[in-house]
Amino acid sequence: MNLYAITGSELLAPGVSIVDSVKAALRGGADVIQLREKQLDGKELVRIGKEIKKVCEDTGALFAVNDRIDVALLCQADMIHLGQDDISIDDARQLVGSDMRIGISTHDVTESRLAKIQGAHYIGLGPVYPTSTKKDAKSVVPSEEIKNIRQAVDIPIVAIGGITLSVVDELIQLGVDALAIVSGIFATDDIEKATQLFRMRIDQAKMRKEMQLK
Ligand code: 3NM
Repeated sequence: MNLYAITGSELLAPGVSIVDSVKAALRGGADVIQLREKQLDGKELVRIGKEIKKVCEDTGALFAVNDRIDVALLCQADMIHLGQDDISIDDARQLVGSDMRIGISTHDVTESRLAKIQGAHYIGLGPVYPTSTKKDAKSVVPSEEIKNIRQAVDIPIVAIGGITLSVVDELIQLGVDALAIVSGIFATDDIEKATQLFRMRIDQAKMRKEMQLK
């Protein structure tokens, strides 16, 4: 996982569909797509989710569904993403079986440790910067805490919240594995290009980090 694009249809230019926006993000190099459309009903989510699953499969990207285990199962998603207030990872595992990966939002070391112990495949850590995309986002996770979480867990850390090109290098240096982005990708005029720029920055930052470690 490197670049985790989360759908945001309310941010799209007029006339651009969710599936078209996802296709553009995939062309730009997103390797995970999460369907997160809180305003859509279940039927619409399943319809769109099945289409996204297909385009992800065609490009080798992973498909994640936010919150809705029922939708994830019906669309044969690769991953389900849970919040701290959703059902437990244990209970989710019983519903989704052994194949589907489970990710969970965390905010600090304690939640991140617990996520790892409970069998989460990755944590979505945020917000790492202020964001207006999620109205009920918590306070910003300080850089020190990100470092502590990196020390505390060995599962992938996906940073989220207010991520722009200018903070990519810093986040990778702090030990984050992947970046999850909504507005930086989907609120732009050229989704493919915006995604490509993020992907290039991430790849470069990871390469730089590798070199330092050697
Ligand atoms: N979850 P943008 S922040 C969906 O902190 C979401 O858990 C967050 O959108 C969290 O890239 C967020 O536009 C929104 O800031 C991220």
